[in-house]
Amino acid sequence: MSAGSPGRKGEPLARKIILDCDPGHDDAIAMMLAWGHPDIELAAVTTVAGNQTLEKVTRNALAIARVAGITGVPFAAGAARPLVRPLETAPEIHGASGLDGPALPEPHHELDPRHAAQLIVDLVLASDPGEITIVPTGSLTNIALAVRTAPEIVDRVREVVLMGGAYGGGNWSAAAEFNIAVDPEAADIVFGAGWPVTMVGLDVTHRALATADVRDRIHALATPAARFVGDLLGFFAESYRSTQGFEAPPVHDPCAVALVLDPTLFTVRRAPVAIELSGTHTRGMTVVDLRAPAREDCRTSVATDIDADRFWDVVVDALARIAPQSARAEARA
Ligand code: PIR
Ligand code: CA
Repeated sequence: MSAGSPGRKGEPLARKIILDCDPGHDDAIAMMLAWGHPDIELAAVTTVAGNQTLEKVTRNALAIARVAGITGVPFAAGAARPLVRPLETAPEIHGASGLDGPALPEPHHELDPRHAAQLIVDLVLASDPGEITIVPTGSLTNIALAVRTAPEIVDRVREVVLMGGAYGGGNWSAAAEFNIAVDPEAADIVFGAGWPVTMVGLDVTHRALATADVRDRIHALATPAARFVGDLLGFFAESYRSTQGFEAPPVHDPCAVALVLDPTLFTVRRAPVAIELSGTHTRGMTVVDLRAPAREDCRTSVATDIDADRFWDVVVDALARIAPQSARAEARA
């Protein structure tokens, strides 16, 4: 890697993550946060159908890789549909491409030939116990398939820190958040696997708003990556305003990456989480039991608060580190 490029690979304190995503405006920013922040080593990016079809979100992931100058990281496509239910997508939020707003460059990065679930299994089994953290920011189909393919990964993964769910009301239905609602059966497998799972849900992500001030700070970076994020946030702000009445758009997925790199940005509480698989009005709901302190052996936790100001400092700082030189060379190529 060139001097000044992000990642400081091999640094012992950097946490190694696999980002499993469905880009997606906020997934794109999660990927850039993971790439740009020195305390995260991006071990792989895997894609899953959700915000758009698998074909579209995979193409988007590769376009983001080009904009951010991501090299030396395997990208693999995974499940084209949920385990049981038909696929639902969210074009009213993310547009027809899944990443409407900026011009999307033609991808340069080659896809790994493996299925995402197989790449996850291979990487986890080749790693030391506790080395890899899985960060899902889409529906949990690939992660559930990986668990079923090789259950021995469960004891080897450090933890799963996912964006999804909500205990205070959904966004896809009154009760359910999109990522869980798209594939509740997969979520049931992942939450119940026995590894530590931290749910970063709408309860906190709806406080991570890209305000005018945040957008000004990103604009001021004036790099190609920051301009791309600025265009993403322009589209995302408008779709959140027109469809959900938000004054500023919540930027969900980078919250999960941020929790991995600095847990002090969040308040996290251990609590049992059950996935509603068959409710009349509640299918895909994350039923979080906050009645009393959880038992010591409870392996699931939920984020209950976020320091949004410091979160944005971290995101803006990571975007600033995405090497403008190499991105400009890319843009000229
Ligand atoms: C966001 C998403 C889907 C639908 C809406 N309405 C808003 C995507 C985001 O990418 C995020 O991962 C999660 N799903 C938030 O529900
Ligand atoms: Ca997502």
